[in-house]
Amino acid sequence: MRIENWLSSFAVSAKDRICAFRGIRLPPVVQSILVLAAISAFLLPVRSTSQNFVDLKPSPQQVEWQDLEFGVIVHFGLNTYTNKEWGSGKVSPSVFNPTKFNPDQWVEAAKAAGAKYLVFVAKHHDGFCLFPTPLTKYSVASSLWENGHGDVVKAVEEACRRHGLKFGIYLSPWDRHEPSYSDNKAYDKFYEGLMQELLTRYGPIEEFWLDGAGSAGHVYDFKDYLHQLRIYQPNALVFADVGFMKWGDIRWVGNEDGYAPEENWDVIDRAGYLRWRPAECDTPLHKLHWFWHPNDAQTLKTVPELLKIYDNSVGHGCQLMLGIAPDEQGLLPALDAARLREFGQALQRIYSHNLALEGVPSSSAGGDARAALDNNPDTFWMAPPHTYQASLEVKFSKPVTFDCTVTMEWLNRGQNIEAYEVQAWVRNKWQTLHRGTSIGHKVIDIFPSVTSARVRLKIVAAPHTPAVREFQIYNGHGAP
Ligand code: FUL
Repeated sequence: MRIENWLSSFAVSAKDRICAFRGIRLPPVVQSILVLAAISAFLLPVRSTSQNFVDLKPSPQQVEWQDLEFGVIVHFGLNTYTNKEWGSGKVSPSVFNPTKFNPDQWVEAAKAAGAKYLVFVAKHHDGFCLFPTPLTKYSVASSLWENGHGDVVKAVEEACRRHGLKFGIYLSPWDRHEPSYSDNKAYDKFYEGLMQELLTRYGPIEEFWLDGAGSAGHVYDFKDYLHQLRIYQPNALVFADVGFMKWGDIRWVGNEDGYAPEENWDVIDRAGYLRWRPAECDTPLHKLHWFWHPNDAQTLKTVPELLKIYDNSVGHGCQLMLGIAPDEQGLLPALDAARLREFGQALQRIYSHNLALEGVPSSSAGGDARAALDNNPDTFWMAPPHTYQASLEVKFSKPVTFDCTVTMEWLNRGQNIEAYEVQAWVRNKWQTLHRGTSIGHKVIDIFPSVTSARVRLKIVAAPHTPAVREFQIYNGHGAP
């Protein structure tokens, strides 16, 4: 039957059925409208439920990961011995021979800075594997270190577990050594083999790093890689930069400076589908250097620079991933370890004394305001249903001086606050100290020092019921 004949026969029978309905007689024009409506309803494709960003929630794994806030990524390998950032893949494994290899020292230094997880580069772009594998001779098994019987990945993993840091792995897809790299299928098999070893030998993996550098033009079977990852490590989160974004649970922030934009949403549009993809800001401790280089003290970032990075990454609702690099002995240089400790101490100094605890909390909209002002991110205040604006206030018995607030949203129900202000009661009126948009996991707002007996977080707009884990007040951000 031709489509137009089929349509007209359908129209006739639809018209008959509508008109016969309970014997009602309708005017011809109404009958025609009803018939047209019935045909369109039948012909229109079934539309999927539309998405709004407030409908999107993080997975429990993403919530847990976002709470870690700060991690380190460790680059150590043949480049450490050749003064290179990107190895050619032609350097002999025999150059790898750390004589004082001590991953506990790296982990302790990372911990002193406040890091909660460590991602280890198990294979960088040069293809050298820091773990023994039957799949290639280009690994530590061919080095002089421990007579070829050592496993750097294992030793680092064990050090992390000993010191309570979560452990993650970076396995570069781009490989400048592996002969099969030019044959996509053969290389997929090789990469998946390495992945399987790493995912099954080293306990729970917090984060798996997919770095897109150097891979332009190469087609990988990521669907299969990820299938394997989800089987062996269902709780691991995949970091993916721009090229591999489709496969990630975590997104690259888009630069290696450690800076995220102030307005930052965890929900992003991935080819027409909204997805929860929190951002990670990776940046090395030494300017532009992920690997160790001799005589490189001048590139070491200063504490004020690191604090700025922290404010612009963690303070913009993202994760900070700081790159650290052991030297050719296998030790983190003493200067680097000291800098990490000083950075951790500076964070402690600024964020250890939450003034909000000294005041009396209240909320303009009801709910338990104390839950957001108790210095405990495990409790949260939620506005009553259908309340989209509210203030959380702290009243002090005498004025306090402060220059910074930290606000955290409860993300399990999504990221809902889209406009807020931090205000202080000054000269008998509310003065706005900071006007912001998104909050997300955490925002750190810094402003000129102010003295007041009343401070409040004013939620100006929220498309969904807002929920706040913490509103904290600090002094000393501007102090040296
Ligand atoms: C980049 C790499 O090319 C760098 O060498 C480093 O590993 C960094 C973390 O990611 O894409």
